[in-house]
Amino acid sequence: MTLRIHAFPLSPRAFKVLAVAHHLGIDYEFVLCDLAAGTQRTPEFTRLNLNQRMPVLEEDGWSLWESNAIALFLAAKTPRDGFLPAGERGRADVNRWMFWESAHWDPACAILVFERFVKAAFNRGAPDSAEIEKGLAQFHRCAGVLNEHLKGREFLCGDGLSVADFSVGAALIMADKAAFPLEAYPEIRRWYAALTALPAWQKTLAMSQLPKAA
Ligand SMILES: N[C@@H](CCC(=O)N[C@@H](CS)C(=O)NCC(=O)O)C(=O)O
Repeated sequence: MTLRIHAFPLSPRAFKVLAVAHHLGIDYEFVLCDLAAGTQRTPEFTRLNLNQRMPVLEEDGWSLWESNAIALFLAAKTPRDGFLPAGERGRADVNRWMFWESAHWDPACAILVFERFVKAAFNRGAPDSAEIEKGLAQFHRCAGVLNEHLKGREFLCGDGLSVADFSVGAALIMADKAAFPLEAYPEIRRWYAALTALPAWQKTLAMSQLPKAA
């Protein structure tokens, strides 16, 4: 059974999936989806994901897109120490934070990443100050919730690491590049430091580079 992950490693959405695979020791074949070169718009890639977005997981002719769906699939494949809790409430808690990530946290962070990093890195024009203001307002609203929730908890869903930590933590790989305002959020910084200490996090960070020009 061949499992492939199509990804552009610099993206936090790709990072999320790759880091979960590394943490769980899942064997996979990495396939570069070079967003700068337009791989996502090729007919071959479009057959895997009609949205023309990465990451995509491919397994024996079946494909799965949406980074949180992929992360959950990998976690379900490799049960390990509450990483994907079996109980109803534990599972609901993980789902809650992953839905929150998708609906609120990822979009907030993505505005700042696009305006402050992607535009400069990919010649997409000057930052738009109105968009940055909007991104900052959304970021602070979400970061306040996350910081408060993490008080008295080692990880998002209690004292055990779960797939939700990978989902929500992945956006923070762009914290420096997109100047996320984290000064007022000590709990987030403490929690994120614990994530970055994981060997899987370090291994994935080492891949999070722009692809070398062909
Ligand atoms: N909600 C999706 C978002 C995926 C997504 O937007 N990926 C972006 C890069 S981070 C992409 O592939 N964009 C291609 C394009 O805009 O052409 C997920 O979490 O997988």
